[in-house]
Amino acid sequence: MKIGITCYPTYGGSGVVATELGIELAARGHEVHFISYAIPIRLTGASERIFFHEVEVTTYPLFDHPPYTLALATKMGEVAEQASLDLLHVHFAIPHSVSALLARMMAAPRRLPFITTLHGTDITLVGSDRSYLPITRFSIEQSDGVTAISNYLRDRTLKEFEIKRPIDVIPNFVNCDLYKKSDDAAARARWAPGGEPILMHLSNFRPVKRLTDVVEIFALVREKIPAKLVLIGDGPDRGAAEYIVRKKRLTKDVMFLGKQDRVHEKLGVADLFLLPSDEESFGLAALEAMACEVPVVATNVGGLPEVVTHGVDGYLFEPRDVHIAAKYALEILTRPDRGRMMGEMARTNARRRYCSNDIIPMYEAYYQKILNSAGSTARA
Ligand code: GMT
Repeated sequence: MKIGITCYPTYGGSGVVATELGIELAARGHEVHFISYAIPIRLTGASERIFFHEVEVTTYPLFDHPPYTLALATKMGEVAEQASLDLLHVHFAIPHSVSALLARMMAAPRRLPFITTLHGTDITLVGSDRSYLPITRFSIEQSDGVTAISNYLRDRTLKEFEIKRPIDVIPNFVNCDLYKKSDDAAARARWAPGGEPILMHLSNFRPVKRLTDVVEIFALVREKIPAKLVLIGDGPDRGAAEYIVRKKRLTKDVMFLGKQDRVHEKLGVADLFLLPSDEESFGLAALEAMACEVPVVATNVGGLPEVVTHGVDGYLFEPRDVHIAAKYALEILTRPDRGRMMGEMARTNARRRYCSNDIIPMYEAYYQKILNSAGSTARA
């Protein structure tokens, strides 16, 4: 098939999923065209079946806000025609599904079906804002296919947006061959020269991720045992977190790595992954850690209970209860046998439920279903 994929190219789960999906599809023989304003961050390495089309947004003094949605729709239409795309697959509804809807209308009478994959904040935060809700609902209803990355997100979308059409769940996935336990002794020695256990967090440091709680939890752990905290990512809450680190005199124990690629190599070194978000429709970073045999301490919110099984491959706690989170972290870190067992269970569960080898064929089947119902024939 020839598939056009649109996503946010910046640091964020939906862009990561879209990019990994494109890479996996290309590896399975499909032709993938990324259409966005910049190359997606994880789109590294070359494949002759992967193409990137940059959306350029022309500005003009009259435009306080350059109309990206329109430029994107135009580019989608152009690429669809030039590359004979079978379909468009957009990740994150706002504004990508609106652009795809316009592109489909402009392409008529040629059929250009589009699929919208809902990821989380497009529904839970941004989409339910009154200014975005009607257009988001409209573009979801107009999509030829709609998928959500967890049961939680599907149910919440159907309820809050009062959507009558079906939404299929195709969960997020991880490449289990790439994401696995690492024996990178150099990284371990660099981050924890005294052999201390390593706690890790990876996100875009937005307020919803509660980065400051990560530091608070670590501080409580550090009161009891020597330990190190490695923070991967960047974003608005970095300054607040750095302030707490300094105030609590933890600068020697906390490392801010900034945005990183090849995160599989870093995650596999950790002993524990922290994800104390206020809201999380899935929690891709938790799954990636689990595949690397790292047990997870995360909040009992949104789709996280679908990923992490409390007491088996990690622990779940109520948002902002840093004391109970620290207690769970210590439970794992002070009993290495327990930590190891939970880590093994984490990988087993990640492989069993969310391995890319099983999930990518679900997308392929879904594309075929949409193409069949849209009356087109896919080129194999
Ligand atoms: O806030 C983020 O983490 C970014 C956001 C996105 O769409 O870029 O992530 C959402 O999509 C991820 C990939 O499907 C999910 O794993 C995250 O749980 C989800 N984030 C939230 O729901 C807060």
